[in-house]
Amino acid sequence: MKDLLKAPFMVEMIRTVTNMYDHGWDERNGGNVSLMLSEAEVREYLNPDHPVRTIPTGFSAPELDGACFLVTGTGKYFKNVQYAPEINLGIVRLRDQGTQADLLWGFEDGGRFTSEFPAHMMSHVARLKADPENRVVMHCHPANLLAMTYVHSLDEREFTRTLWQMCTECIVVFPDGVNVLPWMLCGTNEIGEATADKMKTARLVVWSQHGIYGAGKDLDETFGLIETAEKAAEIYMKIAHLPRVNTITDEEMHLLEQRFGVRAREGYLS
Ligand code: 2HA
Ligand code: ZN
Repeated sequence: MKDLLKAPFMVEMIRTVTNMYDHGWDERNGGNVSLMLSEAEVREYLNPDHPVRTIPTGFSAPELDGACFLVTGTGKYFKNVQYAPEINLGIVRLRDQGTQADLLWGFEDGGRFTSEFPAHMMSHVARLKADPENRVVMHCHPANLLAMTYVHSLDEREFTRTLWQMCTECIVVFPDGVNVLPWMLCGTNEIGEATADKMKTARLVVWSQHGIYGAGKDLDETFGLIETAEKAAEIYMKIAHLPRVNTITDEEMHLLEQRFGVRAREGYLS
């Protein structure tokens, strides 16, 4: 068996959550990340047929039966992951219609996966239907996106258009836009179902007055997606109180679509 702590997916996960913490997106125990692993990938490092213990998930997700995930732990601080990955991270394999998770490695202090596990797993199901290459769901609390939900309309088209107007590259990075949930109680199956429903049409879902969810094919891409939206929100928060004398027009957005071969969300540009 190879050394799990040297596995490329482990190294990348530790780097990513450390970077998220360094960006100020994950104070205290804020944020959570799940990365889908193939069973073949897992078998290089551990025997998935000998689980450490089994944790009930509290929901059902038959589509994910047998799927393995590297996931952050509940109550754990991203700040600490690099120093004790075996406590702050875990690898699980779902079974029994996704109602049970076999812990294959990690959470060595008796811990369990993130309280947002329902939102993560349901979002994986939704994104895999839209894009079979999707492997990552990421949640965090970036300050400017959060701030924006206090002062900007939560209408998804309006919210998306504002972000697109803040940096030229936004429409290229997230042409599907940003979906928005109103404030909801976190850590529940209800917010999980609502997030997954929003994930059907966009890879970014804002949780008003809380944070954001992103999904993508790998950790780098998903981090970059949130990073780009957060940068746009930062520009917005710098200018929202000032008279706007220039903007990126819809005509210019159409030029970006052509130049970069992307299609903006239907009906979002005039
Ligand atoms: O505690 O971010 O949404 C981690 C969270 C909950
Ligand atoms: Zn959160």
